Amino acid sequence: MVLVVSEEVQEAIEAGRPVVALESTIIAHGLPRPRNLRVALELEDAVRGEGAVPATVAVLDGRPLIGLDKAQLERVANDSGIRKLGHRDLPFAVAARASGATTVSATARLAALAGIRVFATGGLGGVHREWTVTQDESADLGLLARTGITVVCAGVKSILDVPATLQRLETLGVAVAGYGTDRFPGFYLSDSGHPVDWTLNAPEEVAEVMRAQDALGVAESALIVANPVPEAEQLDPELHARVLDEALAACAERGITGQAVTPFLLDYLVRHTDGASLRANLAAVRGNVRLGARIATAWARG
Ligand code: PSU
Ligand code: MN
Repeated sequence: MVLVVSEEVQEAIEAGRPVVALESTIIAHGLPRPRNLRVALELEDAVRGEGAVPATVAVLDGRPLIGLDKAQLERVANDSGIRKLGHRDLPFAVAARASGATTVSATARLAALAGIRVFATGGLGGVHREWTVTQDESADLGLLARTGITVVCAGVKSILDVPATLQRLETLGVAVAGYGTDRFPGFYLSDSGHPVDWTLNAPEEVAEVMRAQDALGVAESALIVANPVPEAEQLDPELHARVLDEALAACAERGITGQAVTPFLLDYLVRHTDGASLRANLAAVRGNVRLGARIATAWARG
């Protein structure tokens, strides 16, 4: 197989020890340089701190890597030419020996291929506002409907149409649970304003659902564990609403489309909230990565 799994990750998988997949688009295209490299290293440390092995995923020189060393992480963080790869882009990148950061969809696909069951990220992609005009819906959703992986996230990015995204997840049959809450989190915000049907309160409870997915033969679609950013660390909801409106207007005005939309909006929010959106984003990702490690541990204990 074309996958290149690092020795540390391969050993952990074979020994049944906990492993957490991490994506690289958030590093390359979701966070400002040079902070992004520090965050990437910090997230890996957070996974290790909980006793699990981090497996950051990216494609370098056409090789899909599961588990990056420091030099490889540095390339992902610092190479301004690095592409953004959704799962449909993977064959092109491999054939062209290209390098790219993997989105949720590409990371989930590659991690599942490597036999990794738990993946932690910031916020999922989803249905964009103005979907009726642009039909812009992240490939994350369709891929998660076809991939058996548990994804810990702070909901979907609040730049999206959240209720439409929740509806789409329901239609696609993707399992969604709130972690310690009956509200769907709002990425930068603890509460998106929308409810979820199921609440899980401990890593063992999540692992129990994963085992039930296997027992029922329905583990070919994902389990989304939606973990809210702590209220004390969320972005001020009023500031969020105001700047997001501006960001969406700026995006439309400049005619930005396709893969560039999400990075543009995230960057706009960072610059126009004095970094407050970045702090909330980082708090959310940190919490998700730690929870992912605890879920992977409960799962490995199985
Ligand atoms: N979460 C973050 N920052 C990000 C992303 C998620 O905190 O940058 C990335 C993920 O890789 C996700 C992608 O898959 O944004 C969605 O992009 P699009 O809307 O173009 O599918
Ligand atoms: Mn899109």
